[in-house]
Amino acid sequence: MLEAKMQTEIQNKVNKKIAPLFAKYDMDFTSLESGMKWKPIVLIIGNYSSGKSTLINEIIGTDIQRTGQAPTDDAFTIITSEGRNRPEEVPGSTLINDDLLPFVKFKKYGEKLTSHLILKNIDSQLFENMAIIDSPGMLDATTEKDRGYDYMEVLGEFAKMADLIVLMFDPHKAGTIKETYSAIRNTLPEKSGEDRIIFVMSRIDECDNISDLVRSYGTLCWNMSQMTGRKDIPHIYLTYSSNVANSDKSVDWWPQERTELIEKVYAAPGLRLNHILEDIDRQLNELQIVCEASAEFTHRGRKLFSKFAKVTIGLGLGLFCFGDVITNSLISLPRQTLISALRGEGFSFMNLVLPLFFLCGTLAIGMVIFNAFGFKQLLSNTLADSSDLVSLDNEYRKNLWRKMSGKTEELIQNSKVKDIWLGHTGNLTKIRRFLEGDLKKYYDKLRS
Ligand SMILES: Nc1nc2c(ncn2[C@@H]2O[C@H](COP(=O)(O)OP(=O)(O)OP(=O)(O)O)[C@@H](O)[C@H]2O)c(=O)[nH]1
Ligand SMILES: [Mg+2]
Repeated sequence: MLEAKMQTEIQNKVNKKIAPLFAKYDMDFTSLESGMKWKPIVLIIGNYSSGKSTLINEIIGTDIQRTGQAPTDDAFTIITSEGRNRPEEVPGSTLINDDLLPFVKFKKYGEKLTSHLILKNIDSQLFENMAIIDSPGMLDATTEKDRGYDYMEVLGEFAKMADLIVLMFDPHKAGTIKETYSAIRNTLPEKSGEDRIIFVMSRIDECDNISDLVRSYGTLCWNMSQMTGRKDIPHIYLTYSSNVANSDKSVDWWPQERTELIEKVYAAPGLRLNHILEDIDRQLNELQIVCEASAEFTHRGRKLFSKFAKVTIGLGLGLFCFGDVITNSLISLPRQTLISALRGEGFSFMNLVLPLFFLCGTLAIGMVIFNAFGFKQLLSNTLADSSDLVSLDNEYRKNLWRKMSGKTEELIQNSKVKDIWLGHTGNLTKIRRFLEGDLKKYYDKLRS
């Protein structure tokens, strides 16, 4: 209840303070709206036959999903409780057209995916406020191409929506884990996404002995440090399904973290708020770097303008004072120059006409040159190496920039001369204030 109240409060605040900023930079801020209206989601992914469906059956308490040794399932199955008056199974074609569900975005992947998308409606109180998604097992890279849709991209889309992602692998096929992980990693918030992924090594009862298990675990850890680029290894749940475990082998003393894993899954709805905050965090950081780059661009624009202005005004004033002296010596016009008039030879306003013409003409020419050459040169110089618009002093910022540089370049490319006067600094302050103030306050509240 308290969480629902907090969610509404966050959403209102975001809509009021942050959404208009996204609009200013022509950036999309709809994912929060659409993705989070539905119930919390747990996504189960991993290589084929890693035991995903077996785990789901165990969590739900019935054999709702088919299991088997060969690649068994090639569909994304959303399992939830939608109420008794809804059909037991809802096909993908209905799901992608229902605006109340968060699956409309999968329409773009075409018929091949739609026919491999299904919602199973079960009778369970627990699943009234939660959905679990079983996914087709990851095959090898060449077979993946035959699915008829971009499996990795679709996996990434599901991962973005999920409040908890369970990444399963079995001791025999740790190799494919790298691809699966990178597919989802890019879609998650850079800073805190690790909380959202649980790593599980399943079917460990199939290891012949403890040294076999340790070897598999070691291989996995090595693979994982390669994937994450980090030396510290996140917790890997070591589990097996006691329902199907090889009973003629004594596995009683085998590590078994199945209960904890299942409890984590049950607790996933509690992660929803964290997910919302992480998503705001990720999107705000993206906006911030675009805003920083735009601020630097306008700063350069104003600096260049001020240089142009100084030279032009200097020239203009020079011509204001001496322009008529030059024309006088060349073509004897005007007969009386401004300086001689001011020296007391009878000043009249007519003496100002030519100097003012020179002054205004120079200023106008200066502006035309700035528009036609100066600003264009600035644009092309900036776009030739946009990365020095922002400081990229750590890996996080580098990744962020890789993701957002295209958007920034598009904005700069489309900017007009007058845009150099836009006040990005004010926007930056608002973003920082939200990140360091409001968002931090909510994170703290959630953790307390
Ligand atoms: N020994 C043992 N067998 C398991 C365990 N978990 C699953 N299995 C078996 O492994 C096979 C594959 O399990 P599934 O649950 O179908 O695997 P999956 O990940 O859903 O596979 P796909 O749907 O093909 O991607 C089945 O025959 C299961 O009975 C386990 O912990 N120990
Ligand atoms: Mg399966």
